[in-house]
Amino acid sequence: MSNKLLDKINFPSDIRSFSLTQLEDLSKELRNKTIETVSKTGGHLGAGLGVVELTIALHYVFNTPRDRLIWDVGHQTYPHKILTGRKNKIETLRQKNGLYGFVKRSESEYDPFGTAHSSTSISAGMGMKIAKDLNKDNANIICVIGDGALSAGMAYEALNNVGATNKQMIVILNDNEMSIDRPVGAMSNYLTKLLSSKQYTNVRSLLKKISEKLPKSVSKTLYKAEEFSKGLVTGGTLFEELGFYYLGPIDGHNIKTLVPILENIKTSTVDKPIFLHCITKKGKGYTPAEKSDDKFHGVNKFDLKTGQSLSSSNQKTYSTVFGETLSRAAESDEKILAITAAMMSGTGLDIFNSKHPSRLFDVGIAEQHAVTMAAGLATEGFKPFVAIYSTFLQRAYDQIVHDVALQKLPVRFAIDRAGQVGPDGPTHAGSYDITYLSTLPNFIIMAPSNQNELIRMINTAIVIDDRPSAFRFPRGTGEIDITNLNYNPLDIGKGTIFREGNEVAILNLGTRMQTCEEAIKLLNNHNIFPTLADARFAKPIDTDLIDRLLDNHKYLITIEEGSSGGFGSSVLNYIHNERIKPTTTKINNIYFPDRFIDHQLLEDQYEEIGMDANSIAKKILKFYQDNVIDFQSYNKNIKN
Ligand SMILES: Cc1ncc(C[n+]2csc(CCOP(=O)(O)OP(=O)(O)O)c2C)c(N)n1
Repeated sequence: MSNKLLDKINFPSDIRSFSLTQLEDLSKELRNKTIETVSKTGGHLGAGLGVVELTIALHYVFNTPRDRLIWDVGHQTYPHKILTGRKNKIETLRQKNGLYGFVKRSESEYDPFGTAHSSTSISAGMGMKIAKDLNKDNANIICVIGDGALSAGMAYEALNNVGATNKQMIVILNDNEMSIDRPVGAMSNYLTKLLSSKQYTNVRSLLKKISEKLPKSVSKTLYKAEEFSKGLVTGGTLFEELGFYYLGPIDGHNIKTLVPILENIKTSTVDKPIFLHCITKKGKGYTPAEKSDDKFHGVNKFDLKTGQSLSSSNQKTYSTVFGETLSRAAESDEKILAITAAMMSGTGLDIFNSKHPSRLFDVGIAEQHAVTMAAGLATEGFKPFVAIYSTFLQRAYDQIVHDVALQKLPVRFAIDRAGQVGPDGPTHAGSYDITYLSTLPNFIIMAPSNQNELIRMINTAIVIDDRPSAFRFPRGTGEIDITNLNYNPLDIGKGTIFREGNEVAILNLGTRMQTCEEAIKLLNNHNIFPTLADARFAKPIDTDLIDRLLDNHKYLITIEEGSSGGFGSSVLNYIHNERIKPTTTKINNIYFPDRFIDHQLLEDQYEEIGMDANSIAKKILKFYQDNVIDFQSYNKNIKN
């Protein structure tokens, strides 16, 4: 398809002289460009397709970037990126040195606030609005938030605050009746009721009221809009009660409705924040997306014609192994319950749900609530498994400290997406959980080195009944040895020696195990035969194992997929503060560097931070160069 209009434009200012009909034509081109792009790059598709018209209308009406436009979560911004100076880079999306898959301030002046974790837009917008007022700057602040994102506590804290302060900012609810899965909760029910309520079907008088203030041509269009919009009303909603001027619901795909209403909002003199309720369709305009259950929320590269995914792996993801294992265990242990915060399929809990639907609780995007609710369940003798991505669990830290650890409640944390996460980048990396959990009294923390170990750790967590426990595992697939399945719990705080060697010991925590094996192979070619141990536990650490490694080796390296202050620090703390016997063994810790790692392929991330096989081998070789007198007996052929 030709892109007659899109080819001509680079920035929103280029579309501001367009007619509404041209904007409609542009929306077709923009939609196709988005679909084509994601078919090649993978990423979030459904959400972007749902806001094509809204994106155009907002940039048409408002004076972006001076007016601040904040997209909640930011996964719906591919069309926005195309319209705001990034059209020619759009196919670099999610790749090394390419555009980010969410919103990143440094990428464009049209991105006033970085988003990726949900439900932050209204708070950030309010901060901007206060700043603008203090600076006597009348720029508009527009926050676009989805109905899924509206399930998070933070959004309510912000609505509560904004509504009470009469700040003239604009909140647009992008209501597609979808989160990643179907949205849950009372607010979602309320929005559905609002849509179907008879009250909203006769809108002529309200349209008239609004259009009276508009030029004739626009006013005519607005009348026509009635045919398309489900209804438009003000008054009487929960949002009104919260102090907003509520408008809606309107058809978020109809440019001829959207533009005049946004114009009206822009020029309105209402001394209240405005809440515009738009109804959209996730995946709109691409049949395979519209027909799929998740509306192509997040996809791999796919065939444009059929929508079929082009990725093929016959390996299981860690999330699937988690879902299957917990589901299996729940068959014989009725106390096991599972909790997700709007990430049922992402965490593998869809598998659990299909077998034990009454024991699965989806709380919406509400990680804090999920954790404290699990604490409540634990007080009553249940075995709650809270499955949350490492990065989203950050949001619930106080709940972990105060409601779980302090009370020593046996909540089980299944921490998914631990470590680097490739194209999802730094907003989604699971870097900090070992660090922030290790520092808490009472916790038991495990990290499997492969999927068989994950199975054992889940079964270990089931029997840890007197304190909180966590196991963390990475994004993506892994090896499982189905001939060697073992469901027995592990000994708490005990690691294991995986490969006996000499002089150098690698003490690995987590799924760098295979990489360590590769590094050892490289070193074997040079007559270096390290010992490789699997720590299994980040807390409590296996001090007997550490003693053994120190006593029998000249060099000890710890490795973990996480930030400083984690497992390696705990090992050092033990050696320096608790171990009585002095050691001459040199110790190094390998962990994530003190910076956020850009999005790119997972293997490139680990290479960049020196955690690939070659880097590990080089580090060990350096030790030989610096410390082993007879270094000449070792080859030096490892790539520099
Ligand atoms: C704190 C947090 N938890 C979970 C997620 C994962 N997540 C990304 S998008 C999404 C659903 C958002 O739904 P909605 O706001 O309605 O947007 P839609 O995708 O429907 O356009 C979720 C749960 C997240 N980004 N942030």
